Amino acid sequence: MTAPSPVRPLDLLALDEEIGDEEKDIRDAVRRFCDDRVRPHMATWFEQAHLPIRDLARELGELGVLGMHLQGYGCAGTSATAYGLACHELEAADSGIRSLVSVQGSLAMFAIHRFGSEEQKGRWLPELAAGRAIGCFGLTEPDYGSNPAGMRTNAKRDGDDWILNGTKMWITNGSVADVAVVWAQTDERIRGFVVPTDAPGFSAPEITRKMSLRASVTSELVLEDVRLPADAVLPEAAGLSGPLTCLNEARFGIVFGAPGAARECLETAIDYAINRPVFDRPLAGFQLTQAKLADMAVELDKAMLLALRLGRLKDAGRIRPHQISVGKLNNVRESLAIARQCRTILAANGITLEYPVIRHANNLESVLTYEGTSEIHQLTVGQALTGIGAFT
Ligand code: TGC
Ligand code: FAD
Repeated sequence: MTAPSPVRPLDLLALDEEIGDEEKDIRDAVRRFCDDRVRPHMATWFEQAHLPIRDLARELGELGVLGMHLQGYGCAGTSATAYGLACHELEAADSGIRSLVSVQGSLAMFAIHRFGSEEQKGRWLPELAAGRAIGCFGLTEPDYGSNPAGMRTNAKRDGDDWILNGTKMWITNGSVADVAVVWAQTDERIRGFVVPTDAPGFSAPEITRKMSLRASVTSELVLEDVRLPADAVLPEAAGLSGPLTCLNEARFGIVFGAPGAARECLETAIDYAINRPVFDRPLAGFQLTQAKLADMAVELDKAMLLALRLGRLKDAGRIRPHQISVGKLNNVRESLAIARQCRTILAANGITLEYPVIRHANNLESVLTYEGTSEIHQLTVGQALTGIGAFT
């Protein structure tokens, strides 16, 4: 009997049948971009902790993925599912690349698009969509990560102006950004501010020595008496629901993105196991290996089914925050487990940057933490199930 030819992990359930032609075209274009422009350099960028962000942002702008699911102002206006599939391909290359696109499109651009004035939209969105400008999103503080309601950064009125003081922490793209969306406590509620990063009193020292998301810039934002005009405030956002609405967008991208990293790891592990002899036979021919591969493929396909379900809900305008938490919790947790298990299959080779596996596993540690830790998403789902909040 001839052995059947191998099936790629995501073809196990013929998931392509769930995706429309236009969505596939977008996905395939992003995959080609990653193959040509990102993958050949990724290990070096990670090793050197250096990403050519300005060049990449312009290329990603030309590709049309920056703020691609937003309407108008130079944005492509695609479906949410198409955006998710783009995130999947970007994160298959590296979580840092997906982060760059998430923070630009889902956090900085979305905040301005959803809550900004016409003037703010016209000033920033076309530049950000084209990748000529870079944006960041400052919510987290040194002492307030999971609980942003306690933030200390404050904005006080001085005549018509606002004066901002405070420190934000762990801010993706911070040191390279042209514009920062900064959330601050005011006398009334939490408000969002559009802060040009050349404003006097603004600085963004880079956080170094990271062992995860090395191909991504992460920074502090320091605001010392930063004076902004009255129209720097996002007029349509008041209260914590403003930033949390933006987080829903970025978390949605991660639901699709994280399984991209897992897919890359699993395809690498399968290929490795087929070609690696142990005890004079291919590693892939041992039952223990096949059990690992089968379990990982099942989890990967389940993760993509979940992502596609959430994509359809979002496209229908019916997605709810706790459903996004289900996806972020499951898909990041399972993708990290897959990356670690793949590392065992590659054994010693699995710890080097010759293969993408340890890089993805290390990156996914950050993905597990940012955009709401697993515990925060467990609590969100727990609250939905019981009606009882257990955050405090
Ligand atoms: P709570 O009292 O429950 O709610 C305050 C107000 O917000 C509303 N709300 C939401 N609105 C939209 N979307 C959501 N997901 C929402 N969750 C709550 C709520 O209705 C209320 O509105 P209103 O009008 O009554 O004022 O808030 P809480 O203080 O108890 O906190 C809830 C909790 C813990 C879930 C929230 O603080 C949380 O999600 N914490 C995690 C913080 C987080 O995820 N930070 C991420 C920072 S950005 C980042 O990590 C970027 S990583 C880079 C990349 O993406 O690549
Ligand atoms: P903490 O909130 O101190 O949590 C510590 C531990 O306590 C965690 O395990 C947590 O789950 C647990 N915990 C907290 N509260 C509870 C509870 N109620 N019950 C049980 N357990 C709990 N932020 C931004 O604003 N913008 C960005 O661009 C950005 N980019 C980032 C990039 C990277 C690489 C990283 C690592 C982080 C980034 N962040 C960003 C910050 C990120 O969102 C926070 O790290 C995250 O929200 C967690 O906050 P924390 O690290 O302060 O952890």
